[in-house]
Amino acid sequence: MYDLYLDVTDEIRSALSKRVPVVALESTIIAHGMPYPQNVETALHTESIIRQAGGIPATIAILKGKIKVGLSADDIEYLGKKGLAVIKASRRDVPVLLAGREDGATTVSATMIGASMAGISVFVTGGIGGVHRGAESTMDISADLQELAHTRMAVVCAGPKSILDIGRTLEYLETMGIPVIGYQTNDLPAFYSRSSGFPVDYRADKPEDIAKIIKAQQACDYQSGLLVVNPIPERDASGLFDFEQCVQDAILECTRLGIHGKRITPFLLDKIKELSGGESLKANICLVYNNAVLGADIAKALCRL
Ligand code: PSU
Ligand code: MN
Repeated sequence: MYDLYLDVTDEIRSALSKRVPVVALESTIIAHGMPYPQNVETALHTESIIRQAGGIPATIAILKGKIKVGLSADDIEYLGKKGLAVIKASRRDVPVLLAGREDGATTVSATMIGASMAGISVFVTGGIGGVHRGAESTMDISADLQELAHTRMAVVCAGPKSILDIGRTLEYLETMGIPVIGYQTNDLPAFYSRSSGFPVDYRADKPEDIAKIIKAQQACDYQSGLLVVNPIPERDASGLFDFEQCVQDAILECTRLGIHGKRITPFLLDKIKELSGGESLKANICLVYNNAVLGADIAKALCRL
C-alpha cells in the first residue's frame, strides 16, 4: 500500500534490513532554510559526514507525488536551485501533494512521517520549529511539535530555533510528553547559542545512552518522539555576535510586512542572515554538521544494541 506513495532507495532498504545505521535528513532546510548554492553544498556535505561515520544518509523530500527516501545529488540540486518555489511541506500538505503528484520540501514534521514509514529511527536537522514569540495571540506553533507528540523518531537538533519563544516551546514539549535530552549539557541550547537559560529534563553524555532510551521507547511501542538537543560547538557559536538583536529586528520587519503562516520561518532566517552579515548562515551550517556526527553515532549505537 505504502509503495504507491513511498520510494525508498535500494541502498537504504538493504541497510535497514541488515541493521546498518541509517540517518534521515530533511529538505525544507535545503529549499527554504538556506540560499543557493550553500544549501546544496551543506546538504551534500552533511550526507558525506554521515557516510564517513559509517552510516547511510536518507535525505527525504516529496518528488512527483512520492515520498522519496534517499535523494540523488541531482534531486538535491533541483530542490536547492528551485528554493522557495518548491512547496514547503508539513504534515497537512503531504496527502495533497501525493494525490496531485507534486513536489514538496519536507519540514521536520513531514520528514518524520517519511522516515517513520521507511523504518528509520534517527533523524538529523538544524533546529526544530516551536512556539513562536507572540503565539499567545497568533497561535503560531510549528507542526514539528505536534509531530514529535505522535511519531516515534529520535530528532537530533541544536535546540529550538532562536527566533522562537523557548520557554513556551519547552512547556509544549512537556505537555506532549516528549523527552528532551541534552547531549553533554544541562542547558537547552537555542540554535545559534549554546544555552537558552532553560534547563533540559535529562542529560546524556554518550550516544549509547541515547540509543538505550530509543530502544526503551521502541520496546514499549511508544508512539511519540524524542528530542536530542546538541549545542552548537563553542568555536562556532559566535560569541562576538548579538544574534538576539538581529532576531528582534527581523521579527519587527516580518510583522511590518504582514508575513504570516509558513513563510515566517524562512523569512526570518534569511533576514537574520542579512542583518548578521552572513554570520547566522555560517553558524547554521556548522551546527548541522555537528548534529550529523551525533546522529550517525546514535544510529550506530542503536544498531549495536
Ligand atoms: N533547521 C534549520 N533550518 C530550517 C529548518 C530547520 O536549520 O530551515 C526548517 C525545518 O524544516 C523545520 C522548519 O521543520 O524550519 C520550521 O518551520 P515552521 O516554523 O514554519 O514550522
Ligand atoms: Mn507556523
